[in-house]
Amino acid sequence: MSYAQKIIEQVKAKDPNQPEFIQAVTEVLESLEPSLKAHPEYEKAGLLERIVEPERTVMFRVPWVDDNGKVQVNRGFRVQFNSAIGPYKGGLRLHPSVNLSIIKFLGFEQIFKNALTTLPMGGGKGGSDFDPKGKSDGEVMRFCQSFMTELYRHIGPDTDVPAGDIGTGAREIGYMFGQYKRITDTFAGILTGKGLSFGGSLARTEATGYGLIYIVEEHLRCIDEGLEGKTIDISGAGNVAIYAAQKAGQMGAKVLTMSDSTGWIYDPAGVDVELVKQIKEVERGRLSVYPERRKGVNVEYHEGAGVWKIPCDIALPCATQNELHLEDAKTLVANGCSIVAEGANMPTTVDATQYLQKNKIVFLPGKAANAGGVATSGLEMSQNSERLSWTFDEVDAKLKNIMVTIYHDTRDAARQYNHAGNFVLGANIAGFEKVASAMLAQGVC
Ligand code: NDP
Ligand code: 2IT
Repeated sequence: MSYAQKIIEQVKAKDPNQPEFIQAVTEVLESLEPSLKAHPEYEKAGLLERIVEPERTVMFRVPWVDDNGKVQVNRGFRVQFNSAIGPYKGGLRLHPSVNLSIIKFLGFEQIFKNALTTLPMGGGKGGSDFDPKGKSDGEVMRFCQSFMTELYRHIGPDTDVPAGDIGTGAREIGYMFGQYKRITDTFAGILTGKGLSFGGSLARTEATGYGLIYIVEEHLRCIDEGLEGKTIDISGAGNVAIYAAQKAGQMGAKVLTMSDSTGWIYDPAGVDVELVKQIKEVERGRLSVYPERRKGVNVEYHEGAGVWKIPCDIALPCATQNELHLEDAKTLVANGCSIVAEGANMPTTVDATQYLQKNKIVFLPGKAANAGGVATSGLEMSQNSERLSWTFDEVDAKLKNIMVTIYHDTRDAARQYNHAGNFVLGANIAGFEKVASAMLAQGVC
């Protein structure tokens, strides 16, 4: 049994009830085989044993009082996975599905993603099973304050810098920042995705979606094509999906679909991003109202999931994990799709990924394709450190540069190990080798 397989079996035995974490570990470790073979020193130093074990896991009670005066209790998490190349960095997910397995899978992915950004950031993730949906601003504020009342002792600008993720946007980050400041009496860059008036970076809101389009654009440029005239299916209607749709539209592509957790739309004229922003960001409503408000276009709305049925050139899953299944992959291939790039973290199931790769679809995995968000968080940290703020164009240009670099580093790593075109292997190895060399240099810790 190979070194990687041995460690995968150990993780399965130790954490049998963490399916998402096992899935992420398996996908990464299996693709590292060529690198592990070329570097026997990794096994000697017990690198994989160490890298699959978070440096620290914090779980805590989050009590708060709802609008009816009733006490509610949620569970909070922060997994500080790896600090070999910088302070822990990664988002906070607020969704009822959140559990330790999901936070560990996200934290594990974050290690390699952050390494790919070229910036000095370790990997971490956190969140809670709190559901912001349907809650008043006051309830969300009381939850966020209670959450930070415990989290504050574990984070810091040089220790751990959380950010947004599903369910955590500008509103939640603002409430958490305020509570940190109040408890510690310090105004510090302890979160990213902050409001622009208190240390946030221009372009951070747009960064994940824009970065996703920039990496797709770079791939197309390398094959003498462009986004102009391409059709795109997007799933999700949150932060990542909205700004991917916006940038795709600006570059002349037509976005046909978007979805939320209740249903999906097919807009044959190209999705009206401003309308989606109004419904999802301003009104915090449902996409089901999109068709009646989209004047002059016959839009289809369907309950449940289904965006991948609509024929497209490019598919961008931007909602959540395991949302693009084998059947969807078969439909995409049959309909002539040629690129799948993951805006979400691990949205494509393992069998779907393998099917797409076997059928010569260019598959850009999340840790490369959605790294623009955390990369721009890294740029926000730099601006906070120098107490300056850069213009939108400066940040956007740096983001673009980083996405182009990630594309080439990933492609080159795959080629170096004789797996040209395998961006999953390339991203995992390029990210891993950077972290591995730092861990080796720092001794057993
Ligand atoms: P948001 O909360 O802004 O949006 C999430 C979107 O996905 C919403 O439209 C939501 O529907 C839908 N969704 C969430 N969970 C489910 C589910 N279980 N089933 C169906 N639909 C669902 O989150 P983000 O856009 O920030 O995050 C989306 C993905 O991108 C996540 O995987 C996240 O980890 C990843 N990501 C985010 C980054 C960021 O900077 N924000 C950076 C890199 C990756 P509804 O509106 O009904 O809730
Ligand atoms: O999955 C991710 O990369 C994020 N949610 C963004 C993390 C960050 O620190 O900006």
